[in-house]
Amino acid sequence: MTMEKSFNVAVVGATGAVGQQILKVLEDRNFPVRQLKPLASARSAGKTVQFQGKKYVVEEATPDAFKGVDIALFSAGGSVSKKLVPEAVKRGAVCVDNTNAFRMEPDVPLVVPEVNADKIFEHEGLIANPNCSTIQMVAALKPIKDRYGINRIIVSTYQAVSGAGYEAMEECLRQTRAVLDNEPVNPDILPVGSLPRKHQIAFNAVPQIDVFEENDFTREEMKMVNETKKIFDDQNIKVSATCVRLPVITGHSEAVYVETDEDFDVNDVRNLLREAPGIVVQDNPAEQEYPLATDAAGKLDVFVGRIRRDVENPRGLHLWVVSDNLLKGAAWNTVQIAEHLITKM
Ligand code: NAP
Ligand code: 12T
Repeated sequence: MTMEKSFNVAVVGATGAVGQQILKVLEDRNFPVRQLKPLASARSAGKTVQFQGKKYVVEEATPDAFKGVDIALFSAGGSVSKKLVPEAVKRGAVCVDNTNAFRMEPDVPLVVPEVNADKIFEHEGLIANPNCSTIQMVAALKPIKDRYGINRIIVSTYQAVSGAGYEAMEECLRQTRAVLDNEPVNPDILPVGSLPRKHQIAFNAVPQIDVFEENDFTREEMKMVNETKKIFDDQNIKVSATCVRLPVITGHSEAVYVETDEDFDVNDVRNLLREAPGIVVQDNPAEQEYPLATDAAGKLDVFVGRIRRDVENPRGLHLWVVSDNLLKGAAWNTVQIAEHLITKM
């Protein structure tokens, strides 16, 4: 971005897996940062982070840290957002929040720019960034929904450990080495750090992301259900999800099945997706070409392939959707929202 104006930007959770990617995306996109304020817990105060080739000292995130901040990007967990977003707003900052804290509040826009950028400017100081798994799915389905209508979505996810933070990434690598060395794996973080029971992630597939809700779906699964309805502004669309953690470091993959309202031609779907912003089609079975997490890692786009009509249902469409969960799933979507915001600041 090239702009005359520049902005004081706070990154809350700057030392974390998402926060580090936010710093990188701000830098890569040439976001007009006047002054960067990296914030984290008291544990990190005094440490430094790198931005544009310079070192910045991390400060503790406190209410007064937001004095003079124009834009605050939050990725330090829901409880930090619940406490500090109102303080930042009170001090005049516009916040983009990556956590689950405010996503379903009726007055808070929940935005994936390719789908509902128009909602950004309805904010009252806060815009919520959806869950990573939801973002890449709705970005891929938006053109299909607009053209054919969608009445039902059934999705299974294959999610990377980096979605659960640095400690989960390290745990996956440590356990992998332990298995290869015939050592005990000692599960410590996954599936959910705050729950007492832990499971091995190395060489495994764990059907639990986030805590269980009363209906026996996990919270991650219910985020996909509820957030999809809100982002598409369609309470009638039926969504159900099974979310699974794999020993993949970066890149969420999703098997998405949709039932359309109108008949479709599969080649038209492919072309529609080819023209869609932020979407890259990789779909050539003859050449064994399809999206892979290893190719998507480090890229901003959402990759779609394995596009095919269901064998039994003529209005059933299958897709394989892959994206970097820390980029489009978190840091890039957040910075993209901020890029829209500053066009009117
Ligand atoms: P992470 O690697 O564990 O990093 C956590 C970050 O939060 C660190 O910078 C940490 O600072 C900071 N933090 C922790 N407690 C804090 C406190 N009391 N006050 C201020 N800062 C505090 O986790 P992550 O993967 O980056 O995720 C961070 C949060 O982002 C998650 O909890 C989640 O809410 C959200 N997230 C959203 C998506 C999405 O789907 N859009 C994806 C991933 C994560 P220290 O270094 O000082 O501990
Ligand atoms: N538990 O932003 O564990 O609601 O992968 C994102 C990712 C919560 C969120 C994960 C999580 C969120 C995870």
